[in-house]
Amino acid sequence: MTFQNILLEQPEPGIYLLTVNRPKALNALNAATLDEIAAVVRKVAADDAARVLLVTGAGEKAFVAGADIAEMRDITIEQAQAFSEKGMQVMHALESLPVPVIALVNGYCLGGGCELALACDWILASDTAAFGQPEVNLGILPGFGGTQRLPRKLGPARALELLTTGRQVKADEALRVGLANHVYPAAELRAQGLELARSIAAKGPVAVRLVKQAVQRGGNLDLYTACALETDLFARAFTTQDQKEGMRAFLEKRPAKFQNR
Ligand code: DAK
Repeated sequence: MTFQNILLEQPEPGIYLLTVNRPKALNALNAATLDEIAAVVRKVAADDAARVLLVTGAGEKAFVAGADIAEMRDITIEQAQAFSEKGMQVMHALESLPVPVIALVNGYCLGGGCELALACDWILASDTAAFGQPEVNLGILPGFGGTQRLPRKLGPARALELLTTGRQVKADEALRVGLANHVYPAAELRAQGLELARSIAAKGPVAVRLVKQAVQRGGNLDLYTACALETDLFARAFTTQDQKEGMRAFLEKRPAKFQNR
């Protein structure tokens, strides 16, 4: 598939970098862009050698400034329903990828852009990042999961404040409230993202996938059922060659050579 609205690179083996590439519209998400992101998600999901997906925006101003307002302005109720469903499916698929998905938020991260970042496993932000759910300014509400993922991340009180005021949150506040895991100078964000991806790619690949599965599936269960899930996944790790190699390498005081099996 040739992409018109995104760039897809593999800067290093196992590391995918998806860049939303509509800088003239501050990388706003139109339906075509959502389709292309969905295609990338399918590609990464099918690649057994994939280790990490990084998601960012083109240019220096924006990660993604929202769903495309120009495209949405005149849509019918049926089209609004279809657009929201398409966006929801893309966000769910991204979140469900078996490997870690990390947003590199390099500027405005608003509306559907904030929802895209929230569907990633965690966020690294530049010092120029600004997060927000300004949909109420437009007379609508988030349509790609923002009313659900933001409260799960920040708690209902903080999320409701942001969802009802549309207030923008700058990088330092995003770090303080746990929206972003780390903040870096804008010029360093990509390198820091790659460094993080590289460090994850060096770990036991099956173990990393099992960890993500445990956290994601466990988050929807009660504590004791979730801990039983962890037991199952823990035991599954002992069916792998990588567990044997990882422990042997530790005892032999050498770096492990993981085979992803
Ligand atoms: N959509 C389309 N174009 C956008 C855009 C957006 N979200 N954001 C910016 N642009 C375009 C601008 O129109 C402008 O285009 P030209 O005039 O140059 O052709 C260009 O990007 C540069 O923007 P500005 O000139 O405005 O740049 P500034 O630096 O002055 O301001 C800004 C930057 C980010 C503060 C400003 O652009 C802004 O406020 N943008 C809109 C932010 C926003 O409201 N985002 C939320 C969008 S609503 C649903 C499905 C999905 C959703 C909801 C419901 N269902 C179907 C139920 C999600 C909704 C949203 O995300």
